[in-house]
Amino acid sequence: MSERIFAQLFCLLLPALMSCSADLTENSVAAGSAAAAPPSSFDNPIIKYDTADPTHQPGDIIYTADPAVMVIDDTVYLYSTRDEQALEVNDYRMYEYRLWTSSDLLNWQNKGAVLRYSDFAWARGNDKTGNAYAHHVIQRKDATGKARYYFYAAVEGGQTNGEFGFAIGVAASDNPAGPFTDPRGMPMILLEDTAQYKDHSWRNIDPAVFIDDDGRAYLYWGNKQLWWVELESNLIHLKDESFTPDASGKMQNRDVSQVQIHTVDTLPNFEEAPYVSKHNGIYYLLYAAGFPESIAYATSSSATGPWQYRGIIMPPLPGTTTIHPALFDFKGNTCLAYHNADLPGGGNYRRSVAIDRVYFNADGSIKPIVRTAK
Ligand code: FUB
Repeated sequence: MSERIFAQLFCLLLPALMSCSADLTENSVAAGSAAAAPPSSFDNPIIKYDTADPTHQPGDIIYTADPAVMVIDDTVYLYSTRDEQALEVNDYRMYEYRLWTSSDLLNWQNKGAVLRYSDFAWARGNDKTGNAYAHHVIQRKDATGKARYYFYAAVEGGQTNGEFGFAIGVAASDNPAGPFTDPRGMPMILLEDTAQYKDHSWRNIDPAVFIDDDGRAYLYWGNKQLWWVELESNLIHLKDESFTPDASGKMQNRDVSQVQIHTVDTLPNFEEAPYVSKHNGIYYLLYAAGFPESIAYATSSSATGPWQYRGIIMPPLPGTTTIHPALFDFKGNTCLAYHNADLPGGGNYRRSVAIDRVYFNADGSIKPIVRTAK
């Protein structure tokens, strides 16, 4: 082959070679090798279809919301609520919690429903609305190294006087995919616990639990008011909550008079969906602010505050008044999960979980999130 023909062939092949090497880079990320960093853009919303591969394998559309993320050994466990409302009906219809897992954030496995509101015997539920609101899941290992998983969920029912309203319950399992069972037999947080601060029946929603480096654990929650309380190390009782166990260990005669429920009143426009996490030595509290909701955040040098407001990282999104953030680290980088309404037929009651990368400034502040999609 003459040098000229070789040069011409090389020029012809160069673009193909370059795109091939770009494809290889993407594929190697998709394959999820331990060294691969998270992708910088996503085929959002990442959960689209109720199929084995919910991102790429078309099938029945599934609407998901309120992501809560747990990362264990390079596997991401993303728990979502599920929106089942019909088009143009203006109310939530939510019965169950779904689990989606991934080792690369690009390819997801559909693990199905892992908890339903009716798994809490005290939940009143409702055939029309279900009322299984946002949740959070965490892992804790016992002294022998055995892992247990704790699922905190806001569902309707459980008030001692039968009053309508949301309560927060916990269910536990030896497996992140369940089955989860309620070790208390009653809610952790009842309407009466926060009655002195607010009077709307959905004030006790959106639980988020954070376990600090010293092992102390905190539950944050609230709508229109942020509350937090320390948990006992078993993660199923409030610190200083007392009760009498019945024969099966379920709680009777709950007494919270010694429990310290704290309020946080310094977060501008706090609406709901608090999420506490720690990155590079700084505690971050993300929350949904205003209505329609933006994602705002505050930082602190402690899980118990005081919190310094740092601004808004995502403005309200088209088609949905809610947004529900979750901040998590994966393979050395930080990502944000939230929900939008970007699937066909999407809206306030037909939302979709999305993920995007988070980039920090040198002072720990978070750069405005750049939303990506294919
Ligand atoms: O999904 C029901 C409620 O909408 C959640 O509890 C809030 O965070 C908002 O996303």
